[in-house]
Amino acid sequence: MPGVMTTKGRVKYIGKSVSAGLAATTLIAIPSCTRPDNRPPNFIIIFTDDQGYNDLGCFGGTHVNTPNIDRMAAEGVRLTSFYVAAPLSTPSRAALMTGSYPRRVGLPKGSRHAVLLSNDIYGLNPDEITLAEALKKNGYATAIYGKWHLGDQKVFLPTRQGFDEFFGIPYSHDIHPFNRKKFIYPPLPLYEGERVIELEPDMDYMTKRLTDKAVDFIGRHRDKPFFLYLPHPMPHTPLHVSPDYYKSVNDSIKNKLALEDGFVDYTTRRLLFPQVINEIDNSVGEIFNALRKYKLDKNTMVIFTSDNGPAIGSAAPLRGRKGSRYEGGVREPAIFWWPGKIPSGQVCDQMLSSMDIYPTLARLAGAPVPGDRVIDGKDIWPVLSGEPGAVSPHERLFYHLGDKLAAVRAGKWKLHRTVMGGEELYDLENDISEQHNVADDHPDIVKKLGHYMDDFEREMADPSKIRPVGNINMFREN
Ligand SMILES: [Ca+2]
Repeated sequence: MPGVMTTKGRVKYIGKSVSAGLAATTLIAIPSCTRPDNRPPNFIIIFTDDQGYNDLGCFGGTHVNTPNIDRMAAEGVRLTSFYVAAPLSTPSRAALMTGSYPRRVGLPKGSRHAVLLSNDIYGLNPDEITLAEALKKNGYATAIYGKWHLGDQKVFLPTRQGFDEFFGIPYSHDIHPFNRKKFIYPPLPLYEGERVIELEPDMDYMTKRLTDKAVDFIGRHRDKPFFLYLPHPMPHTPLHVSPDYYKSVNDSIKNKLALEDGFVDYTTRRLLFPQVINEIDNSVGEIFNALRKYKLDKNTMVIFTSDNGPAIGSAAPLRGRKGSRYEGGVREPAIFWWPGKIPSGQVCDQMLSSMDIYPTLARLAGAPVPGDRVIDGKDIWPVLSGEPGAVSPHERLFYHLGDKLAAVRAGKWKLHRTVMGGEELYDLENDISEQHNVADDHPDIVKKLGHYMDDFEREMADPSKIRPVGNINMFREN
């Protein structure tokens, strides 16, 4: 039965004093003791789609203009070794929502494709206890505005996984009739709750509509704890911006896009990338304005990151992009912000994971983490809050391509096992771009990390350690 408070990953901090800015007490197993008042903090997760490691000014990108997010980084902590659990949307989101590896929850891929498609028989199993459910049980108001991508059948919708409100699309917006690739898709639905309110919504206005919903939600819930999940469909292809941002697009691009008639010019739309990122940045600014307006900025943690590496943007200096086993596929630009609790202007290179968000937020909220199942994520609050000497709780993190284990990182070392049976070893501290395979120079490291991979494979083959995917056939009456 869920609801058992696990102390795993926390007990090691018992007895240590809490860093400056927190109540002067110790982190025993009562999470609420970290708060100066009785109100748990609000949480906002801004989760963009296919944004690369280099696609923010504060991560070195000169092709984008992101003053609001850069300010967020200056006021918070910038994480430079923050990993999502998969280089594609569906499995990455499954990990964020469950704090578990995608294979652990049976969703490393869709039933027909690498991600879920429309009318997929798969979805995140309703038996999973999502982050939203954990927080909701503890009195939080919850909302998702944006792209879900964990199942489009009714039983898999976010409203069935702990979200009070859903406004957005069930999967990527290129899954629509204009995409003339290998599948035929129905019109893209826009949901409000469990109701389809539009078909083929005008994606030019999507970022703006989601932002307006987010600002409205913050205002409506200023007097109670909330969890706002904002998974922007942008900058996933095809790119769209609202008219205010389209103004700065150059005329040759505008002239080409003026010819779109019953089709989407994916190629030309790629050139809207700077404007799309700028509109997302402005959205972040509007959310901070709302937090300040309602005086919630001292009691709200805001997280900004993306679901996987770039399809259009840049992961420089990392090797690989969306879908890749290399760092560019899964190492994401990440910023955590909470004035007075997270030290400002910090850069942290500890190896951390999007799976850690669940147990960390649950702990801060005083919400139970399911104790009847394996949660791979760890409580990283000691690292985020700058506790002296705090280090990553992860000795190792695994990389996947679909349901195939592709690599492992432990400390500065990363071992790949390729489909052809080859092994590549990289020293990420000195070779972040994974250019120099040093496997032959370090057979002991190769052996040690190889054992980690073998152990993980054994675990994934143990039915008691993994959970089944949601399958619509479970819910059909015979
Ligand atoms: Ca994605």
